[in-house]
Amino acid sequence: MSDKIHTLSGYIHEYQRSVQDPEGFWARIADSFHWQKRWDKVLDWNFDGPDVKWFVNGKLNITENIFEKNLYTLGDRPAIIWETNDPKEKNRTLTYKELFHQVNKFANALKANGVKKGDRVIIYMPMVPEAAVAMLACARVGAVHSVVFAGFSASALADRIEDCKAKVVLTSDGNYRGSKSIPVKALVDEAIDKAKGNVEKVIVYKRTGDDVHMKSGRDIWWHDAVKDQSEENKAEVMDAEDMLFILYTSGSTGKPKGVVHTTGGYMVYTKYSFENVFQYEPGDVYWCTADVGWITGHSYIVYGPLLAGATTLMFEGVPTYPDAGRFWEIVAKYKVNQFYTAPTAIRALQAYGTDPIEKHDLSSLKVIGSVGEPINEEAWHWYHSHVGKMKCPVVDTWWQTETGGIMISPIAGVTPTKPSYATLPLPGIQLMIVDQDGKELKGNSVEGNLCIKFPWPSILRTTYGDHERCKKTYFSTYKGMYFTGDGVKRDEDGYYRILGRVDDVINVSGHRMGTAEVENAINEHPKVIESAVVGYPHDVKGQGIYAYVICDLENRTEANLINEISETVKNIIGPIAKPDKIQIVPGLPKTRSGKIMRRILRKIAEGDTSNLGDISTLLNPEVVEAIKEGAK
Ligand code: 6R9
Repeated sequence: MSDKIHTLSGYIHEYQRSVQDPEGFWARIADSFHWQKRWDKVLDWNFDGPDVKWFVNGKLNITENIFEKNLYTLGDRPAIIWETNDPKEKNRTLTYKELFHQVNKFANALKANGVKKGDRVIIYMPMVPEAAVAMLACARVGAVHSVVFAGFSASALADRIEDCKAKVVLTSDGNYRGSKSIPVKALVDEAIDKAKGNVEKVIVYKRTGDDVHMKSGRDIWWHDAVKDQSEENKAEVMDAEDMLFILYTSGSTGKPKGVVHTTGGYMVYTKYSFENVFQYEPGDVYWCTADVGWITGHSYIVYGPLLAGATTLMFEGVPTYPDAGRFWEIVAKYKVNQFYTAPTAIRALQAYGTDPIEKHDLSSLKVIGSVGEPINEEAWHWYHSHVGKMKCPVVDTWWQTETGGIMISPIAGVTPTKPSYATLPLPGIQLMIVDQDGKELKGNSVEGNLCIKFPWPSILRTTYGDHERCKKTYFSTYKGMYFTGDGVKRDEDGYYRILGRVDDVINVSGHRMGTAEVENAINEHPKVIESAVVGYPHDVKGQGIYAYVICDLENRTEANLINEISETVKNIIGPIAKPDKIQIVPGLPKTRSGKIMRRILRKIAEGDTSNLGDISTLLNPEVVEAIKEGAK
């Protein structure tokens, strides 16, 4: 039985059912999966703990729902199509059967290397099919994977290894990205040396063939690890609430937190949302351009599509290598039907005009999607006209690492779209808009903070090792509700438009960056006395990073110092966190209680200094003039 929605009235009906009887609704969806033991109770929850359990006492393995359940019918169907960074290098396709065998072999290799149910395994790999194999093999043996985006620095990797107490790290010798080749293994060595912890094994996938140092007793080549392993493996029996993975994400405090997702609910929700939002049909080729290091890659490159028996395309490279037509060349080459990318990529490609698009046949496209940040109207129209040729619905999908799956989005071809609106919540998602005091703003034409008042199956369960932090971050701002951190508008038609973060998180090219996290990195530079980081509008990235820094300038020029600070941030977090602008300032505007007035800094960064509001209450109003001068 398919749970796909095909009409607007069907959507309305399903939505109402999901609100009137959430347990009945999700039980019906969950019944189409393979459970080794059915659940005793659909849902147990309170948001005060928070304590949320879906499919209580249900037993399953998510990989059995990808493989065993479907193997007879779709064993020979392509599961993963892999397109390499360099178009001249050979691509690869893995059928479901082939992927299954690889997952089993690697699951056996993990076991042979001491990995047991519940152990944490870090995956720091390029966009190769083996990254998906690694995730699924962890799930197969019940290990908890934590994928770390391979663009993060050794120091960021070390923090994550330490926080989750990883037993094993899976990596590659090097990565290709555009014209660059990045020596990944060396970063892993550095991270392990730096981290307090006990990484017992490092398994290294050979990608670039670069010379790497292999530490004897600890490091093993991937191909050696799988060589003598069987293609068969019995899946570990998992409880619906056993951890599936940890994914680190930035928040308003300095340290990234490990968002925890569990097995049963995540499985049910990612498949359901994938099939509905994208209206995937058997035989379609679906492509999401994200990296597996982000939640989008987890839910909509790997788990959602594979649970749905889809063909999912994985691309190793970047949109502009060897040229700005790369995405469109790939769409034409594989006759991609559903294409899912980020506004930052759309805006970057928009800058090259339509020539690179017109060289390729995009007629296979049926649905085009957007994720990661608000899509501005201009980019929406460009995407809709030139990529979607006015015939493909644009699905602007709003969701978060913490939500596990898409929350607000059109259902392709079903929900009428509206430029820059994520439109309506998916079934099961009960939204609520509140004002600063937590009072619900009812009716249409309202604007406020976005909360969710009822659990959905793929809601985060905790932040790893620190449940209090989960409670404080998401469930304490407004009592009895999950707070998203986003501002939202509900217009006169009841449609939702996401306005962006209302906390100290900036969204740079669709990547979340905590201002405190960047400040901490800047402050590591020995000449830095204090810093304040804010976001500002950026044409391509959505938001750019603007850093105001107080420094000791002895023996340094400003230009040197700015370069050094930028390098420091790159080394501590990674290239994605490098500030777009660094301004050396004599002081930071502070309130009498010593709090930095970020509102003023944001205005100056935006280039809007006409109305800074009342600055007379500041401890040091004179500094504002100096900052304004320096920003010119
Ligand atoms: C999936 C993902 C989450 C934050 C989220 C919001 C922003 C994501 C959006 C969007 C407007 C959309 N965001 N999708 N804003 N429209 N369609 O991106 O997860 O990396 O955790 O980021 O991204 O601000 O709160 P994550």
